[in-house]
Amino acid sequence: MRSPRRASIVLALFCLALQVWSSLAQTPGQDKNNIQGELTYIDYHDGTGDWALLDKSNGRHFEPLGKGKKPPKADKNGKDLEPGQYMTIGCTIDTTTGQCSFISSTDVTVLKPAYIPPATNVRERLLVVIVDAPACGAAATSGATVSNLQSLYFGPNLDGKGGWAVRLENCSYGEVVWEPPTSGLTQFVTVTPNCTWPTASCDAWAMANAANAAAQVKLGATTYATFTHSHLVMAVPSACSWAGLATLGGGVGGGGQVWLNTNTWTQTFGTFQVPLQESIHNFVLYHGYSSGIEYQDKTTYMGTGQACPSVTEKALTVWTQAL
Ligand SMILES: *[C@@H]1O[C@H](CO)[C@@H](O)[C@H](O)[C@H]1NC(C)=O
Ligand SMILES: CC(=O)N[C@H]1CO[C@H](CO)[C@@H](O)[C@@H]1O
Repeated sequence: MRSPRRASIVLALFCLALQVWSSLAQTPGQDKNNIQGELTYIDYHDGTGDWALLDKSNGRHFEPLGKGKKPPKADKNGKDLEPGQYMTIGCTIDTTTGQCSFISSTDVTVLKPAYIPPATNVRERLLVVIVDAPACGAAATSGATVSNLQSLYFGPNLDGKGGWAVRLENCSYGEVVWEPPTSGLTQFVTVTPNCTWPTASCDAWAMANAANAAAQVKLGATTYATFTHSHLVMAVPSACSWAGLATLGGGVGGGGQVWLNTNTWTQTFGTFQVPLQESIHNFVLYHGYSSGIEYQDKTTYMGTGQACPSVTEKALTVWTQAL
């Protein structure tokens, strides 16, 4: 199981060139862009994925490293990079293309190690952000209302004794719990973001950034900062081929992001499988990114009815081993 992954990490060494999105603002003539945050990965369930730095101090903002690009293997001090580490990346901009040119290890500094989870229960203060943005081609579908989603997540009494919440608690052996709306610690909100994400391609980071920014505007920064995890419910561009996505990491320490696609309503919202699998992805741990990422690509969420998502036990086994 291990050696093919090692091989893929070795292969990653040959893919060091990084690019930044054009959304990373550049003043003409400026040739350096510095970003910092927690190294985060999303997996597209097709063997590919994208990296970003998650800046939690800035309203949970993702700074993408570039479509399909991987970070270097190690930082300037020789420290292996893995999801969950807090780091700075200095990216030299090619003034002709406006894109990030080759990033060497010397451009990367790990400032804090990946967060090692405590053995205590995790109680997520969930912010579910429903996008209703007709002007951006992303009108909310009929089922994507606060009341409908609250009862899908938490059961008819919104107390977590029903819905997906009770499944999450059970499937995680009680380790992961979503605080119910009745606690006042979890909130569902419908927002109309600015149209800052591309609609002809599938840029999960840009969609999350737009939706989270709009939620922060609507709720106020103080309230917004109390939530530990963010779920985006949205009619994503047709270029997106997934029912759901999640960041690898951001589970225990907070900052985890989940994306749920309303275009695939029955698959995504018809059972607890997709929401739970994505939520549990946030808890997959960080033992060098090979061992973390091995859980992302091969699992299926097409499972039937009552079974816990197949990723659950693996994720929690890793969790247990880390203690
Ligand atoms: C839209 O963008 C403007 C200008 O940056 C900003 O002031 C406003 O808060 C944004 N609105 C939302 C909903 O994000
Ligand atoms: C209600 C429910 O989902 N119960 C399940 C809890 O988890 C155990 C073991 O994973 C299952 O056997 C139960 O059916």
